[in-house]
Amino acid sequence: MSARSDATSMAQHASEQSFDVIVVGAGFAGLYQLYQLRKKGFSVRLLEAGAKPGGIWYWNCYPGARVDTHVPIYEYSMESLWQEWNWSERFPGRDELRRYFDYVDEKLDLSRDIDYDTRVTGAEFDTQENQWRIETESGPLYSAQYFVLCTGFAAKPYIPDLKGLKEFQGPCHHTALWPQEGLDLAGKRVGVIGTGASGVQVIQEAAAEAAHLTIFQRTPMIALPMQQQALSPEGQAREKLSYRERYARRPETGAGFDYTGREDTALEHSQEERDAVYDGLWQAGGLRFWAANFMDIGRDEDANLTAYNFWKERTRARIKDPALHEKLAPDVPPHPFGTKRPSLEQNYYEVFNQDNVHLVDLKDTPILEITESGIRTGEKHIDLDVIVLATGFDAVTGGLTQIDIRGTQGKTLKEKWAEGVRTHLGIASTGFPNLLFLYGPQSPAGFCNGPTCAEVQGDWIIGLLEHMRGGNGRRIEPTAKAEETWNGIMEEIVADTLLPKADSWYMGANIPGKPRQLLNFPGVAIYMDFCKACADNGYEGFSIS
Ligand code: NA7
Repeated sequence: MSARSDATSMAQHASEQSFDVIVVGAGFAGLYQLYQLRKKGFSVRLLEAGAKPGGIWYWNCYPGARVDTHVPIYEYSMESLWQEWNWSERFPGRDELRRYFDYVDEKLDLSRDIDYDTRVTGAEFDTQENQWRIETESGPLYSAQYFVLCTGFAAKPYIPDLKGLKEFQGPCHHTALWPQEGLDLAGKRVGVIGTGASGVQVIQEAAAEAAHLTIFQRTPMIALPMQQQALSPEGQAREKLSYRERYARRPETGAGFDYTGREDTALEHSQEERDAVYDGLWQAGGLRFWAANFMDIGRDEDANLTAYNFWKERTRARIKDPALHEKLAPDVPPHPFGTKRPSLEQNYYEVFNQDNVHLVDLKDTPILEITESGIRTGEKHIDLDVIVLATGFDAVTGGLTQIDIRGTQGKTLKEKWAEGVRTHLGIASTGFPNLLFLYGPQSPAGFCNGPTCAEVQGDWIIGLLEHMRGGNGRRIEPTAKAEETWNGIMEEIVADTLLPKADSWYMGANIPGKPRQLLNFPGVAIYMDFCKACADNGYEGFSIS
């Protein structure tokens, strides 16, 4: 934001809509903030760039988009909501998730306080009035005492700088910017760049429809079997008897699920015992092989290799062409298992047995350029009708730094974090008073089930706002010392893991030039202990005035 003359400033103030709290983002976290803060008597407005609620589930409408956390863990724990809602599948697809958000919206009467199609572009803190002044792309201005950003971990798509990308004449879309009206892949020659979670999902759909599918893989995905199941209303009625306990357990676990990692180690067992455990987790499906596995898999390379080798054998057995074994499930792991987010798959490896599917290993034959009619690699030109960019996100920080947020030290948040993120508890940053972020950097975010974090971290933020309203001050921000302490804790944690060994978005390493650091706190239960201790000690580490 540029400095404004007094006259302009007064005119703008007059046209501003003013609230106690402006929340940004209508995903799980933002909707929860709106509902709970409104119930507690705060005046709240939620600003959302999309046309409907759902957050990532509004934007992610590419073929095959599906959540990889099982229900009912992937939903709100409010009984008034779950009692009347049933799912059709254990891992629901995007359309059903969208219907869930519409249901929540209607039940909680949320949309009356949401401005859709309203992308926040900038915000500046007014130190005289202790107010944030907020600008939007479409024009309306807002002001609020508190500015709560619930932009999620995947709000800024990453499109690599590929030579000639603009030359391609056919449809070319990033998965998160897929046309809302859909795009028919039937009978087309489709190229998918990227084999992360989104790529794996698109590939499974496209392989069934496309005349020819070319998969451009830089790093093989260590994908786990989803073990999808159809769910019946009767079965869910029985299951609902245990929902309360399961929801109560979520924040007591590592990743906010209804299960957590084992307390024994892989290396204390014989191979036979270990494999029996691995087989059980494999059959149970979902992310269990990752998040409910032996405690040393994330820390010890020998232990990690035992899990990787189990995965490799099971996976190779599904791929007919031996030449593809080394490409898709190599002998030497591309990175320690679990240091990049495993994707869930249903028939991903069988896809490579189809005649209409071809894998390009970019390590052997890199993309030289995109042309008007396809992609030229070091080997040949591949003619394509559609290009899918499943190339991920400027994850965790991008959603925040793409907004021009100016604090009290003359810097934007992007400038402040240019050399690395600094926060207290992953919730606030020095020099940005009354700015709070949920599911943000240095909080559990990408390591935690979204709805769990939305509720437990969300409740903590609501508690902080109530504390402030209770006559304790009008302005709050972390001390520089608290930020350094929190950063030190993050560094200590990451040093005890294998996470730095992968170029993952967890480490900020998927974006050229982004500082390499652990962006998420692993372990929601431990994280909430830190938050609780902070609040119990009068919001220790924050300066309140
Ligand atoms: P991811 O997991 O970041 O995957 C992005 C993929 O794109 C990954 O395979 C990358 O390869 C690939 N990529 C990125 N840049 C390039 C270039 N320049 N050339 C070729 N390939 C490239 O994003 P997703 O959207 O799949 O998933 C994000 C999260 O959503 C996921 O973790 C779940 O939590 C849900 P790389 O591995 O970097 O070699």
